[in-house]
Amino acid sequence: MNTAETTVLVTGASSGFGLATVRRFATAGARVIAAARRRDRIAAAAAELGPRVLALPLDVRDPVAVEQAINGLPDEFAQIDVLVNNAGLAKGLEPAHQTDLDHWEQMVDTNCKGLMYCTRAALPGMVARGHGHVVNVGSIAGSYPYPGGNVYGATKAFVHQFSLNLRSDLHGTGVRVTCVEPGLSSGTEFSTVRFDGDQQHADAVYDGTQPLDAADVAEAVYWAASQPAHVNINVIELMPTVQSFAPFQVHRPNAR
Ligand code: NDP
Ligand code: 8X3
Repeated sequence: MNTAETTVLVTGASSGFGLATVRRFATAGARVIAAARRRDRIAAAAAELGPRVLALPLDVRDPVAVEQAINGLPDEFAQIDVLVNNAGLAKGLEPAHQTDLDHWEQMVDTNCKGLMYCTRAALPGMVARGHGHVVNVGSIAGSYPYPGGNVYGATKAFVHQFSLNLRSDLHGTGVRVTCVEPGLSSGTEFSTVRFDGDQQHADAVYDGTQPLDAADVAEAVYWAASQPAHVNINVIELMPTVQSFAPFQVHRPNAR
C-alpha cells in the first residue's frame, strides 16, 4: 500500500476503534475520511490530525444520506481505497424474552443495514478502478454465543457471512474484503452505550483485567490493509490473552 496515495473512509470514527483507526492511517500518511454522527468529535479529530483528515457527519442508518455523502466527497477524497465499516453498537444484555424491541431494531439498523448501505455506495468506484478494500468490523460475538448476546451476536454473524459472500461477488475485481473480529475491548464507549450510560456497570465489564484496547484493533485493521495487493486477509479474530472459552452450560433441574 502506498499510504500517501491511499484514501480511507472510517465509519464510527468519533470514538473507540474508529477513532483509533483514523489516527493509525492518518499518522501513516493516508487521506482519511472520519464519519460519525457526533460532528464535534470528528471535527476535533480532523483539527488535531490536519487537512488530510476530513470530518464527514453521517448517520449510516440513512441510505440516502450515505449515498449522497459518498458520492459527494470533495475531489481529493472522492476515490475511496479502503472502507472501514466500523460503526456499530450493542444495546442491552437482557434475555430475548425480556428485551426492548427497539434495542434489536437499533442494532440491526446500524450493524447490518448501515454496513450494507456504506458498502453498496463505495463498491462501484472500487470495482471500476480495479482495486479497493472493504474492512468490516465484526466481533467474536458473531461466532460464539453468550447469554444476552442474542441480536447483537446475530448482527455480527451477518457481518462475518456478508464479508465472505462479498469476496465471492468481488472475485476477479481486485477488490479485497476482510472481517476483523475482536473480543473483549476497553477504551471505547461500547459498554457505556450497551448499558445506556450506566458507567459503573460499563466499567465493571473490564474491572481487574487487561482487555484489548482500541489501538490493538486499529493495528489489525491497518495490518490487513497494508498487505500486498495480491494478499487477501479473510478474517482476523483477536482476543485479549485473559479471554478464552467456557464449557457448554447444562441445565440440571433435578440435581442433588
Ligand atoms: P464505540 O461506542 O466507542 O464506537 C462506536 C462508533 O460507532 C462511534 O463512533 C459512534 O459514533 C458510531 N456509530 C454508532 N451508530 C452510528 C450511526 N447510526 N451512524 C454512524 N456512526 C454510528 O464502540 P467501539 O469502538 O467498541 O465499537 C466499534 C465497533 O466495534 C462496533 O461495530 C462494535 O460492535 C465492534 N466491537 C466492539 C468490541 C468491544 O468490546 N468494544 C468488540 C468487538 C467488536 P456516533 O455516536 O458519533 O455516531
Ligand atoms: C463486543 C464483544 O463479547 O462484548 O463485540 O460481545 S462482546
